[in-house]
Amino acid sequence: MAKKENGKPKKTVKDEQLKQFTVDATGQKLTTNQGLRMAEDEFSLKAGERGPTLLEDFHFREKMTHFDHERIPERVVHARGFGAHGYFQVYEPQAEITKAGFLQDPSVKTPVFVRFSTVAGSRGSADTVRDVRGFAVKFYTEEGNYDLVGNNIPVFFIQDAIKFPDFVHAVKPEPHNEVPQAQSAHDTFWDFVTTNTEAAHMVMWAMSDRALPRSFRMMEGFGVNTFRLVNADGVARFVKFHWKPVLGVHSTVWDETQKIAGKDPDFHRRDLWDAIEQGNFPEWELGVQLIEEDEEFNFDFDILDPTKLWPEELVPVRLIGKMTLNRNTDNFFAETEQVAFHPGHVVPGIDFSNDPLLQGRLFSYTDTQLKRVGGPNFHELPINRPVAPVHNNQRDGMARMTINPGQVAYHKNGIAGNDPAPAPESEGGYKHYEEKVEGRKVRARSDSFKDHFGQAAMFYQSLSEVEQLHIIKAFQFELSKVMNKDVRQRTVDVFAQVDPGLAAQLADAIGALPPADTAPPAVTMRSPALSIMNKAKSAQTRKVAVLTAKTFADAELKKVLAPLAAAGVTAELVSTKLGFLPTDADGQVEVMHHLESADSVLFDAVYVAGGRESVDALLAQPLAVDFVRQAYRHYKPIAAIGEGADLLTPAGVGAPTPVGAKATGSVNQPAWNEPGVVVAAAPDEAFAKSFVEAIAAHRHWTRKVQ
Ligand code: HDD
Repeated sequence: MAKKENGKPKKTVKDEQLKQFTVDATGQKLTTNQGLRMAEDEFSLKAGERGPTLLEDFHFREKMTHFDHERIPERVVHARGFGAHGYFQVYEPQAEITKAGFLQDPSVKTPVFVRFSTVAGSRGSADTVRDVRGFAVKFYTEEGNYDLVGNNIPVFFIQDAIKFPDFVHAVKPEPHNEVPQAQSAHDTFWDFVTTNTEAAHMVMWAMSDRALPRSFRMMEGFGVNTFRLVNADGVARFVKFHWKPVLGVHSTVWDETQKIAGKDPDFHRRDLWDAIEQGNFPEWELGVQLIEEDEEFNFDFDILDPTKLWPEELVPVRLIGKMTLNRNTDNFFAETEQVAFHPGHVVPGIDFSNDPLLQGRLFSYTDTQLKRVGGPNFHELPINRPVAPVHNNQRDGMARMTINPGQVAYHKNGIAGNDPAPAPESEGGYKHYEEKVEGRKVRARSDSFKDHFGQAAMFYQSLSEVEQLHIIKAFQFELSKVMNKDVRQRTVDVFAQVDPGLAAQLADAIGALPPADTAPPAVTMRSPALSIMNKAKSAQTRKVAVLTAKTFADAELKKVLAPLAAAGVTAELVSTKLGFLPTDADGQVEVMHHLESADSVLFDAVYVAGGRESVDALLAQPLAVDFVRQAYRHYKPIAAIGEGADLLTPAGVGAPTPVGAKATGSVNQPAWNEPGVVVAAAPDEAFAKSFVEAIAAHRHWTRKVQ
């Protein structure tokens, strides 16, 4: 995670370009859209104070008309999203694998704009729902815009783009009553995925913890489709793109996820916004997996099949650069809503494969922008403008902004000296990779795409027991919301082909018949890289709720809160009143949250401060006890000092270690016999260290909670 260097981040060329379109009204007078200063903006023009409004009130009409037209269609998928600016830097020149200019010079910072999103929900739906997350990156390179439009899951539901409208219709709210919002737990989704079993692998991911990210900052990104990298000698390789978050991959638990959706529907956007405002700039490393053209058929899956991943153990991920997000938007609509991505926005050195999903995507994205942003000039909107110059013979269209002088708007021409002239490859002209293609025109799918269950089973078997249990529970939750009994039964029967144990437990939970004796696919390998338990761990940027009331001990400020801050952890006081609490050293600490509106689901860990008076005040508050109870049930780290430990027992957080037993907590303390619970009689270095370690571990799964 990068930190702010000397105050504000340095401006990129894209920032400078956006600045030209940024209008600040500070200290200015109110005008109409025609620049006319207005003396009054509260009263419409009337015939008499109590009379009708007059048609000639141009100010009223302009204001009202603009308002009436303020909405544009939301994205048909990925409607709810959140974006930020940043930059990308390559580690080493990548000339050997690609001629893409932005992947050559480590000193060059290429500006980026990233939009994260959910897929199924509407623009106003909650951030934390069970769903795939979009991870779309626009690189403003010197050779034009390059868009890497990915997800946080490396595979997709379908193999051919022609099924995309069907899949989306099935997962979206059902058409007769528009229920449910932003959920896959309904009949049509499960009907689709069990009648189109190519979806099985992706469904396993969608039921896994990957679909419940703790933060956009803590999820991986994948380009999903197979692309090509081409070097200056014309040598091409197949490539899959990866984004690896420096903070590791972390998820929330399902009960918590659902509660956050109510307590703070903006949980993920707030998290990203706050992190950037605080100077905790999120970072991802860009990785590539490469397969040589002559190795295309060396695998037991088809490398063009978007429902298959390339196990990292077979095809290693080579980390080639890093992206840092360091600036929030100035205006959500102008930037995040109007940004228009397209996997077909490529630069020389990046090309496509025949992946049939990618091929269809190459049509859909521009098409959808025409509807959504209202015409063919969406590339002129500030957020979409390349920093590379744009010259061609395209003219006119809705809301054209550039003024292109001259008599000539066609190619080839003699009158204008044939400008703008096509650039040969040696001058940066894009040349498509000359892949040899031949075949009969057929509506068909290759036999090599037929295995629907092998990698689904590999994924499941590569996970830890806890992750597998979460998948089983997710299936039980989702299918218990499916009303159609045939669909329920079919789900049991289909997923028995992934894992008979999972299917049997599902059948038992939802009143379906046990699956018939099915031989699951023979899984030839496990891929430890797929388990999020094996990813980087860090306490940095985590948020701790400090439960306290009445007074605060100076020793706790110095020996607990200071070391937490030094480890990059944010600690915020939660109490029965907002305002300031006195410390025993004549200081004061600010209470940031009221118990009524705070909730443990909005924090990564809980710390109960000591002090008899304070703890008694908390004990009198059922909300405080619930706060700790819930954090415990969500496997979160819990710490307490002195009398603070009194809050743990009524909250069901186990009990102190019996005398004589081996203590697990801090040295000076009656240790608590529970994983991830750190208790001490008085604050000291060991206590703070144990707490930071417990926070870095994220959740304490060995805890036995009901
Ligand atoms: Fe897509 C948006 C990612 C398959 C058609 N897609 C969209 C966004 C992301 C993805 C991240 C949101 C972009 C933004 O933030 O504005 N889509 C994917 C991935 C896919 C995928 C990783 C599988 C590899 N998509 C896919 C297919 C089709 C589309 C097969 C149609 C053939 N996607 C669209 C779209 C959207 C879109 C309808 C809606 C809004 C937009 O494009 O700008 O064109």
